[in-house]
Amino acid sequence: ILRLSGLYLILDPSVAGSRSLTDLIQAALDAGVRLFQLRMKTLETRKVYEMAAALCPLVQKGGGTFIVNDRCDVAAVVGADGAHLGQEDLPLVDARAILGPGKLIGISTHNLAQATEAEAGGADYIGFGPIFPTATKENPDPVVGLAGLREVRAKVRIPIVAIGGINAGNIGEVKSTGADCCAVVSAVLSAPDPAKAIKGLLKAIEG
Ligand code: TZP
Ligand code: MG
Repeated sequence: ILRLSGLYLILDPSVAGSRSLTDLIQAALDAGVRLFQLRMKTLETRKVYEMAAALCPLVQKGGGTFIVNDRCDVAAVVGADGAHLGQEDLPLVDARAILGPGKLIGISTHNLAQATEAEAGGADYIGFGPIFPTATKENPDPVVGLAGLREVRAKVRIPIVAIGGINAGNIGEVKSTGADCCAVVSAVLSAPDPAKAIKGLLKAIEG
């Protein structure tokens, strides 16, 4: 059974730039990260498929869980562990029909109503945010803050993955709200030394 805890690393080639996602995955696995999501918002289906097909076995062989953002079809054909869907993607019930009961489905939520709806609909976890301002997402929803996170934590039993503007300086506070897991993009992918950034985040989560 999956333990949704610790750091959830989102692999977005548009943020990683020239950094190799393969190297990032290896460094993250070595440091103890077990949750990975491939996020490719603007590329053609074939490119998303090729990247997912290449990275999924790497993550899984290292003992990690591999989740595909937005695309149930790609998640299914590459044998990913699940898909992560936003409010504008396929409805949860249809995604479940495609992926089956054994796969993880995470739903991005931005307020309490969305969070409780996702839980009632059988989501395996929710993403909740943005906790802090973020430059990574285009047209982000309004910042929910730590107060918003605490409110959702009090009402939702499934795992909560906090997201949005999380870095080594604030991840301790995020964790202390009772979030199960913290998702990051730029704190690792834009860091001068991603391996060092991962270690710093893990240390701050645990400490
Ligand atoms: N959803 C809410 S905020 C966000 C997503 C995908 C982006 C998070 O990126 P960063 O760089 O960790 O703020
Ligand atoms: Mg989406």
